[in-house]
Amino acid sequence: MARLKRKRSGGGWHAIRYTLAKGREAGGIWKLYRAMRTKNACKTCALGMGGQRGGMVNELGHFPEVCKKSLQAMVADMQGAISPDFWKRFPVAQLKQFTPRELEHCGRLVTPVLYQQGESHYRPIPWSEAFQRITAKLKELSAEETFWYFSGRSSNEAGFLLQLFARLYGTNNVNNCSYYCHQASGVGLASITGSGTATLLLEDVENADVVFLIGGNPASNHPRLMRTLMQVRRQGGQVIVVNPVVETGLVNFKIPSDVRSLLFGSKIASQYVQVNIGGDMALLVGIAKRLDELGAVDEVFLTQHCQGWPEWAASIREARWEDLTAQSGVSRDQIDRLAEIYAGSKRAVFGWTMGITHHLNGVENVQAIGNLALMRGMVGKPGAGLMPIRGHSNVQGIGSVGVTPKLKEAIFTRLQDVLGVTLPTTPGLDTLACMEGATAGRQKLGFCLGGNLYGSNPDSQYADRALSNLDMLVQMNTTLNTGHAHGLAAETIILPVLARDEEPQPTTQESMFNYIRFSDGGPGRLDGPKSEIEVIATIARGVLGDNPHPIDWHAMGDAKQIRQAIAKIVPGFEPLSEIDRTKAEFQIDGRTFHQPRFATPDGKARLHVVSPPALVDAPNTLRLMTVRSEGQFNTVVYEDDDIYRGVQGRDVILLHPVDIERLGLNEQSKVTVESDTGSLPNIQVHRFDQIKPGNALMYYPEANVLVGREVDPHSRTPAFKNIVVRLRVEG
Ligand SMILES: Nc1nc2c(c(=O)[nH]1)N[C@H]1C(S)=C(S)[C@@H](COP(=O)(O)OP(=O)(O)OC[C@H]3O[C@@H](n4cnc5c(=O)[nH]c(N)nc54)[C@H](O)[C@@H]3O)O[C@H]1N2
Ligand SMILES: Nc1nc2c(c(=O)[nH]1)N[C@H]1C(S)=C(S)[C@@H](COP(=O)(O)OP(=O)(O)OC[C@H]3O[C@@H](n4cnc5c(=O)[nH]c(N)nc54)[C@H](O)[C@@H]3O)O[C@H]1N2
Ligand SMILES: [Mo]
Repeated sequence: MARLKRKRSGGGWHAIRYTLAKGREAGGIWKLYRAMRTKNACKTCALGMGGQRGGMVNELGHFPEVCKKSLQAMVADMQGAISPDFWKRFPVAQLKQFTPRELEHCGRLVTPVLYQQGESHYRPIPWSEAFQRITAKLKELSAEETFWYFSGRSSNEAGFLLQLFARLYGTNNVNNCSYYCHQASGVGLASITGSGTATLLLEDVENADVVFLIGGNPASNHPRLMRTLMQVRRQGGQVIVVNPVVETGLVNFKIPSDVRSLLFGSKIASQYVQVNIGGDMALLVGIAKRLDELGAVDEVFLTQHCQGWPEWAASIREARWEDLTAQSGVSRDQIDRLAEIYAGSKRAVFGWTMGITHHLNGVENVQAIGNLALMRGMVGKPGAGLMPIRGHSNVQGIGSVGVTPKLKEAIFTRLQDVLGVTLPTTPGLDTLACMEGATAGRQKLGFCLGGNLYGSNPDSQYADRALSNLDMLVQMNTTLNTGHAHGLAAETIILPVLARDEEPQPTTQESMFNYIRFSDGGPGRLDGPKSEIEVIATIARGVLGDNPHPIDWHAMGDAKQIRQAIAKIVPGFEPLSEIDRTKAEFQIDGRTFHQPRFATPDGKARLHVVSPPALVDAPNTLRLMTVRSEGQFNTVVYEDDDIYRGVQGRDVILLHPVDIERLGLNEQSKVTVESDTGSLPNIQVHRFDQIKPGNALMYYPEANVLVGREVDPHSRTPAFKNIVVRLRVEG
């Protein structure tokens, strides 16, 4: 099969050449540059840049901050419109054959379209008809028969408004993509510090002397973190990468905006720990156990500022070394070395991503990280702390402003008191529970603010059946994705919306460091799409009426008014009341812990007794992770090749040569990959020395056919990174 020459480092000249090529696609590099520099928060990951300091500037004021992903997202939004005859030319049957990349490249959605089961095609409809159909259906159904799914790309204002509408309509079936993403981090962190977000600031990471980077591939998914990691190394600090795959960009990265790095490359990992999929907890317990043996535990901190140390100490002392090394796949020597490095650290930061959360014990994984950090007093002081490296650019903000089934107590009370409304008190459904409800016919209408609910779900066939069982599915999107071709309800309506930098009014976003950015918006690029806020306010008015009591939905079409409401209701968001005048972006109060005084009732942090899961596999099985390639953003694929892993195409399974031989395969083999949930035929075997033997890698969203629907009981997140599979040779 065709192999790409694997790159020796991430970033670099490739990224620069890529920028120039993308500039040409966008109609000129200058045009693209101007678009990138507008005062809008970056659209891709939650590391955050842009806003009032101007595009490509981070919260420390560093410029130019640039990455391929932000360019891809921008160029995608600068595409031309999907032509009206597109809908006549391509029946749904054909859209189903399109790859994620082909769907994304069809162009921008500019007119509402309707698909009705039994028909062959979508057809464009006027906005008035779309609104009429949606409001009529919502009036016909009871609120509990509906669910509301939010992606993390929309603004705080749109998120707040839609959840408010859903609740006043009468349901708490309100959730966001977090349940398939960082929910385990939120739940885990809240159980440790009393607050569900990062405990630190970007500058703390830059000042750390040890950074643990566990289960993430920021070289592709958070490229701007690479500068920070380079900085840590230049100051003599260490970066410890824990990952089953040796990711090229985490070994060496050429930061395009740094001349020295661009020319000579920057070493990122000082220690590369190849752990088994799901072996992180065993490794973390091992490091904790060794730390304790070395007497390198901060007993004073643990006694004064924490609860749970005696129980955790007993548990790690009981753990057996042979179990820990077998489960983690990491040698005793390496664990000892890691413990020694950590014992010598004065300021350690623990960062993690989906390699930690996408497991049935995701919350416990996060708690194990928290335990290790607390054992040396690394939470509650500058230069140290816990850092979930978030996904979507505003996923954290969406959660902060109330897009969760259960509202935080303070938000619930203030909504009722300040707005004079009565809110439902039902528990509300998480994302998977909504899919189960749809399958059983309990939920009949799904409303999606952005995202790709079908594509992001585990068990694609089940997701297809669940969504097809709905009476109505409404999706507000900018471009086409697989969720517009599969899982179509009796009536599916797609509403075209404006991207953040095309909004007629300013909006706000929250970064993973709890920093609120103010985005100016800007002129629309195409005729047709509407602002998310306008669409939501129109539907709310249509359903709940024009009467301004208790909520004036007409006034709520004004983003300023929504900000006033958020400022009064969401703790920490008070400065929003002045932001239209001052344009002053701000740090949300009460979430950064530079002192060992936490947000728990007694002010102490908590350690939790957790133990590694048993990972016993039948012979001839492999443990599969589903991940992102270099050329995609979630279910949106910009390029089919994965340049850093040297892979061409996406219908592949990456295996270590040892496994290829063990299973009697070779590099020409085509296999069917089977799990207990589903099977994927016609998959090319790809020899990949960089993966730890016994583990395999495939690309999301295609591989979701294989992912089961079991979830972590605490975070309700599926094991997207931990699927037992068997391979059957074809032909
Ligand atoms: N370019 C780009 N940027 C993105 C995204 C994107 O799709 N494209 N998505 C955004 C979103 S929503 C998110 S949530 C983040 C995702 O960011 P990441 O979490 O970095 O993304 P993934 O590709 O899912 O997987 C991450 C890494 O986890 C490792 N891994 C898999 N299983 C395990 C395990 O059991 N243990 C350990 N230690 N490691 C494991 C894989 O080898 C891989 O390197 O990125 C955000 N940014
Ligand atoms: N197997 C497997 N499954 C996974 C994962 C995995 O690693 N493996 N990762 C999980 C994770 S971490 C996540 S976050 C989810 C992703 O879940 P989602 O957030 O649901 O999916 P995305 O693919 O990011 O959504 C892309 C769509 O968003 C729309 N969009 C873009 N910008 C805007 C905007 O400004 N407004 C609106 N309204 N729409 C916009 C575009 O139409 C685009 O098609 O998938 C999860 N599923
Ligand atoms: Mo995510």
